[in-house]
Amino acid sequence: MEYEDAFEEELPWIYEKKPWRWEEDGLTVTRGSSFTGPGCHNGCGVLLYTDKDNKLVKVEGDPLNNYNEGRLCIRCLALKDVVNHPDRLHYPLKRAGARGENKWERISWDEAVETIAAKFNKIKAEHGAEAVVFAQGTGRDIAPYIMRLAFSFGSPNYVCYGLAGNACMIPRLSVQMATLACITMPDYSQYFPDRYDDEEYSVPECVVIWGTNPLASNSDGNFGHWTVDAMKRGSRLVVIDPRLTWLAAKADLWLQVRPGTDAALALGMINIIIQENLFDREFVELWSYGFDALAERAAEYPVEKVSAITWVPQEKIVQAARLYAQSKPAMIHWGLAVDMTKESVPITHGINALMTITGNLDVPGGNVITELPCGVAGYYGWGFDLINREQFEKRIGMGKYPMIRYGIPLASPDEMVEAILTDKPYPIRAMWIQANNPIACMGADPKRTYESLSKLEFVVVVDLFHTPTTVAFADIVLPAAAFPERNGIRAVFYYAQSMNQVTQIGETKGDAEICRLVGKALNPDAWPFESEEEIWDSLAQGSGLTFKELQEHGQMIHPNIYRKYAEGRLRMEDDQPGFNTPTGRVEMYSTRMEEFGLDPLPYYEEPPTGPVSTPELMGEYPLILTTGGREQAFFHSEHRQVASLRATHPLPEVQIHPETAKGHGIEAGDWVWIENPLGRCRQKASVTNVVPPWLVHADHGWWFPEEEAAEPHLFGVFTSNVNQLIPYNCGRSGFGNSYKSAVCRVYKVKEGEM
Ligand SMILES: Nc1nc2c(c(=O)[nH]1)N[C@H]1C(S)=C(S)[C@@H](COP(=O)(O)OP(=O)(O)OC[C@H]3O[C@@H](n4cnc5c(=O)[nH]c(N)nc54)[C@H](O)[C@@H]3O)O[C@H]1N2
Ligand SMILES: Nc1nc2c(c(=O)[nH]1)N[C@H]1C(S)=C(S)[C@@H](COP(=O)(O)OP(=O)(O)OC[C@H]3O[C@@H](n4cnc5c(=O)[nH]c(N)nc54)[C@H](O)[C@@H]3O)O[C@H]1N2
Ligand SMILES: [Mo]
Repeated sequence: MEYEDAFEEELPWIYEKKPWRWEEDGLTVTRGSSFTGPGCHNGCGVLLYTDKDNKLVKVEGDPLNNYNEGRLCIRCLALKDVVNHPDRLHYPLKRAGARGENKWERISWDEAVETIAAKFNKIKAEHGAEAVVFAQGTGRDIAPYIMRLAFSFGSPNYVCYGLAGNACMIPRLSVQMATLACITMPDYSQYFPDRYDDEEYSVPECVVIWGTNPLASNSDGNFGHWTVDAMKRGSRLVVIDPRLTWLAAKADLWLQVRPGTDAALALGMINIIIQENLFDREFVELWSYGFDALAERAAEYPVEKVSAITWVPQEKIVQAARLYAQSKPAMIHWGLAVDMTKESVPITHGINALMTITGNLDVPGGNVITELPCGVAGYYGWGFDLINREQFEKRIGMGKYPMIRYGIPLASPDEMVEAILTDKPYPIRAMWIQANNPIACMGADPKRTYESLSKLEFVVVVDLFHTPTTVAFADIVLPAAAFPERNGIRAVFYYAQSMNQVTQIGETKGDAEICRLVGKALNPDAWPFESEEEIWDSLAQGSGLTFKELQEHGQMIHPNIYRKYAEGRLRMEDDQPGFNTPTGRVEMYSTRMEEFGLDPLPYYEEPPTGPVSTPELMGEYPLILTTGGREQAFFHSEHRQVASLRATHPLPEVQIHPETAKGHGIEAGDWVWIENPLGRCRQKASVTNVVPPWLVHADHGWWFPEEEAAEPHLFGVFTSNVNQLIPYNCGRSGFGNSYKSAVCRVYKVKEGEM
């Protein structure tokens, strides 16, 4: 099938048949998709090289994959060191000593599954299925399986444990679901097999990089180097970031914003665009709702005021607003920082309004609306139909934060911690933790997170390695396979590809297979699959292919159709043009938020601590603290044990401006304490002017696999973990937490304190 034919016939998928396995210089080469584990959200096309013993010896980018076009980051290039690492978990383990002693006994998979099922069923009989919580970390491919496991067991409590305010992606998803009833992605031509050369595509005249550092993070399914591709093709760049990133250094405009003030910036830009008549009147009139109310709200944010709030010079705000509004098309590529302040909902809402008033929604080179990959439609929400309404309504946080109905059916992490500690509204007794390292990484206030997990009667952790979380809490540890050790399906928004097993380490199993085994033991009717492959067949069903056929076909792309709202593609019930919202339009004035008692319009609120909210703290804690900017070599708390990657960034680093360092007698390489009223941690000083004098930036997710595992040390998890300075304090919608906008002071660690 040629691509052209596929378009003409409007087939759901296009693909080019490519060989998926061959021999080369004595090695076997297998083409596939690099999804997790180890961590990554993206699924770059990879070539996996294995020797005659099926050992993974080399990984290269697949030049024929349109997603990464042969490019790879250092974590995949070092993948053989991760997969073959001597510290990998090889067998199911049962705790042999007390919790925290790090004493384990090898058990069989059968015994592990029987023990887990017996314990979960006992807790269900005593307290109800909701007393067992199913936790995952960042969005890895486990979401469908773990959701099915939770819901088929009858528990509505599926959660990203410790992620205060669900402050990663979920706020953006939920706001878009509430106001557009769909979600968007920056359009870097990824929907076209021939990419930028396709005649339907337009290169954006302007790209706004807002609170993301794509070259390090490749976040939200976007390959970071696409931004460089766009720059090479002439896109002008606006970067909104308090730090001088590589992209900021090359941008036409760099807005060095004070962390957590992005909503004010968005409103200020909206105001300028409306005042100067730079908005797309036709789009606004035909497709949006609430323009007048938005204009009135934005008028409360004149540029002088916005500059005073954000610390960005007035002229830069004006220039950015004009450049974005006058470029056709223009794209906003946003990232995590948008979610990581307490009132994150109005930031997303404001940035969405910018895309809307400029008519950049779902146009080539703008922000395209994603249609889920229909060929594997079952992938999202798999198992959602298995839980009854009454049980589902028991989801923790549902009563307090009704907006969590929009987006992914997750419980509120803030309320979950509280529920475990207080037994209110009902007791929580056990947790299934799969691909989540809450005390080292995801959890705000890790000591509180620790306290909550210590209270549980029974904990299972599924991971590739021992972590502070396995050692401190697990009763059973199950060894997870990395992606070269299992089959699977990678379905991003618009493409699907098989993941192909090439090697086997110990008795590891893939996450889907692990969920299948436990699911079958808990509720056989809901898990009729006799093998892992039957799961893949079931998920691939919508494409009309079996898993084996998908494997043969290689990468399959779901063609994009622009301006779906005009084509009647967004309203499934009536096929009318418009959006699937209560008003049928993009709601800049959100009727759903209004219904939930939230402000229906974007607004700005100061971060909970800072020069304006807590001036009394600024004497003692004069610096603004932002955290967790991504490093290529690590995925969150992962990869710390991999020598080749660790060599690039051996210890946790806090970036401090030279003047600030000098003022505190700190020199490059000194260990320093980072402290605020909630707690402190120590990291190495990196003295650099990528941060301004008023800001420090600290690494997140640090623990030391080379150090003592047993309690109380727990691989040094409380030594350098910056989340000890970050409280659980979500926004009024239940979304957002100030992981990236706190305050602190820094001072040298004294001799003898190490
Ligand atoms: N201060 C601060 N804290 C932050 C952030 C920040 O910016 N600043 N970022 C936050 C964000 S956005 C997120 S998403 C969280 C992430 O928080 P987590 O997802 O909890 O962090 P990870 O280190 O990725 O831990 C996941 C664990 O999963 C294991 N793992 C990896 N792949 C697989 C797999 O395929 N299967 C299984 N079973 N296990 C696997 C890893 O070995 C690791 O131990 O951290 C948050 N923490
Ligand atoms: N290598 C690697 N890649 C990853 C991950 C990883 O751990 N390692 N984690 C993955 C995950 S789960 C996520 S969520 C993504 C996140 O990836 P991104 O969305 O790129 O987010 P970050 O790298 O956390 O931060 C991006 C930038 O925001 C800036 N920033 C900080 N505070 C603010 C603010 O208040 N406003 C604005 N406008 N900017 C601010 C920081 O200086 C930083 O340069 O990365 C994913 N990809
Ligand atoms: Mo994340």
